[in-house]
Amino acid sequence: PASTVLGYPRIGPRRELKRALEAYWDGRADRADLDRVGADLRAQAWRTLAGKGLGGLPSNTFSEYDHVLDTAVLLGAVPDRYRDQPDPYFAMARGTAKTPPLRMTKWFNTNYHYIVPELGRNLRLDATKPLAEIAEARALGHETRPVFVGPVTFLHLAGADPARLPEVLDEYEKLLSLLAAERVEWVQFDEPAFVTDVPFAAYDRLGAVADRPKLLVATYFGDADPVLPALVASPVEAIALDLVHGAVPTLPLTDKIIVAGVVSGRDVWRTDRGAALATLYAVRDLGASVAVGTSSSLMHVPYDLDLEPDLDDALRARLAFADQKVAEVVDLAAAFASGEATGPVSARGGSVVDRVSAPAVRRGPYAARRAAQERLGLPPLPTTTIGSFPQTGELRAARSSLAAGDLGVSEYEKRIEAEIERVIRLQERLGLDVLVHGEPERNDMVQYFAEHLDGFAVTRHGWVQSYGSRCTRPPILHGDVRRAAPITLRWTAFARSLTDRPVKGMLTGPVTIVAWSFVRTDLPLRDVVTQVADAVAAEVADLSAAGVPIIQVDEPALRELLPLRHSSQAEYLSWAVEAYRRATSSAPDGVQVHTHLCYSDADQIVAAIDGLDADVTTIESARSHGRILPSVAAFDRGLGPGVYDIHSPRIPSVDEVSAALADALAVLPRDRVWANPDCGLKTRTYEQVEAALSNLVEAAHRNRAAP
Ligand code: THG
Ligand code: ZN
Repeated sequence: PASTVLGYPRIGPRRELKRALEAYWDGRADRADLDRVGADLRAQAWRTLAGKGLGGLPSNTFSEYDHVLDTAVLLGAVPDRYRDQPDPYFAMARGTAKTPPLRMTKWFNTNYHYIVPELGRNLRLDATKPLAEIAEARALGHETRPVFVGPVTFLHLAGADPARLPEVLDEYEKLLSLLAAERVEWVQFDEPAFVTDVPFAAYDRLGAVADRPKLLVATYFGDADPVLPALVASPVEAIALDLVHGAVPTLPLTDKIIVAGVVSGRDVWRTDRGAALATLYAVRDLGASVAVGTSSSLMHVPYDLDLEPDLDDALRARLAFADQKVAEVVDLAAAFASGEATGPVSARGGSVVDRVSAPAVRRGPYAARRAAQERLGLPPLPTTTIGSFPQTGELRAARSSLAAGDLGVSEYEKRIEAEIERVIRLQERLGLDVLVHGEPERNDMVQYFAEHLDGFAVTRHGWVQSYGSRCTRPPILHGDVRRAAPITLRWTAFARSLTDRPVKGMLTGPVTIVAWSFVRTDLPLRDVVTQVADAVAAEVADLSAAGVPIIQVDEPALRELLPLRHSSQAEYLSWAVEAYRRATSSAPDGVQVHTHLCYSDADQIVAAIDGLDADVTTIESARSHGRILPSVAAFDRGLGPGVYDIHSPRIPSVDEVSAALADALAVLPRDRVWANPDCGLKTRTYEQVEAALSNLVEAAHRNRAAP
């Protein structure tokens, strides 16, 4: 086929899958309802792709929760503790009352989270799902190319011993034979791990399977350069290259089909047609047969720009969402086939803003800050939360009524104040030491700031799956970022007026605001982050001046923008850390600065986290069973390793939280440890939060008393 996409969104243009999943989990719908919604979404996706004239249609890109978990199930990597549960798939994904879920972490450098597989002892292929999708597509008149996470990437993501590759390949070989028996012509194995530093493996053996479909090995999110010669020398028929985030290779590609990923699956910008055509011709000149494709799956972008009537026309003209990108792929394939001239390649405009001005205030050394912060009068093992409290249905409804004009601003603000009061009273009742206002005014920790900063646009339906049924609407950072007026001060000040206990102000850090947005490409990322840092610093200055004693500036996405190749990581971390320090530089020594990071696989970036120089760092730890503790033991400032996993609805017992605290106290100095959950509480119910926090406070008190 002359054109294809590596994958397509699956949550539904109106988040139909999210609603169906949540109804099923709540017992409001049965399995058949969920299956029906899935089938409709798959049918709709194939209809859209075929209708736009796309050549190769993918299948098995749909997932009820996560495609890595699907691959684990495909290979029979289902740990015994889940096998006898009523629904093992969702038990692995979400946990049950009896069993915690599998670990979850970020998919490469994206804001998508996958479930980390556990290989277990005996693998055993179960291809029910992909075979059913292939048959389902055929019944609708579509011949498809099933897509799977490839063996090298699977093993890498599972963190498994590379020595187990042969065992995994046994199952992939069986899969290839099964697909051949079904007369499937092409199969796609996704190997984004090939753009990280993993060695080439697997494809000489898979290529040698006697009776198999043709193999497309998809590399994406960067350059596959180091493994490319081996991949080209292997018997695979086709290779997908990400030519947006990687360069055109320099080696001969004779006899290979190259799916040239010239349309980005990662951003919302229209493709530069001339530049893309030039790239396609360059790949052809290396001797390859060229098919036009996306750089990666389109699951990382929203469905359809046509659902956004509110966007400014000048901006809209620069944008393409998934459906527009499919049309671009088809159009480029036709232009390429006809040998159309490339035309002028538009240069990347804009002169680089040189921002060398030093921030106004620099924080003192930690010892001086610690002394200045004694005034907070905190007990040992202080208890706190990460910031957000449950986003209730009423809050969401109030926000949409406000947006629709059915609710006046002052009535809306009254409801927010009422919610803040409820959250403050709840925390006082539970006996927490450092309180938060609960963020009821925020839909999302990035979207909210984007709505209040110049230089951003936000969408109405631009949902992108984050994990399972959870989505975000990444804002579009398209111009210079400026803060026109204070953003959070009003709500933080209101919360403080209600209580004598210290209240912490809550902000999102510059790297995270940028990482969770779609970002302009005409400025270096570093300069964009610096602009955002200056906007955050202005907010920190205003909060400090108003007497807010503690300010948390979250940087959960610090790890996300980390370059995939080791060789580029140090430079990134140095400017990312500098941006954070710039953003917090306006806090005087007596103001305690906190930061928070989620699923950071922090081992790799511990030095950078330390470099943020926050007075207190809270970090994911519970779901990874305290794996982080040894690497942060050397921190000599405050540390709150999360003592229970908020992503699961189960309520941790006092003993469980107490044990997690004891683990932390075993490696960290007593006077540095904080007791807090893993992450914000917005996805939980008040009932769950109250029970869990009550146990957390009791566990902290128990450990305070311990010797
Ligand atoms: N915001 C953004 N990205 C994130 C997080 C976030 N990435 C990492 C982590 N947090 C992912 N976690 C979540 C948790 C909850 C939700 C989304 C991502 C969530 N979303 C609402 C939903 O799907 O119903 C919609 C929220 C909204 O109204 O905007 O609950 O916090 N950007
Ligand atoms: Zn978090």
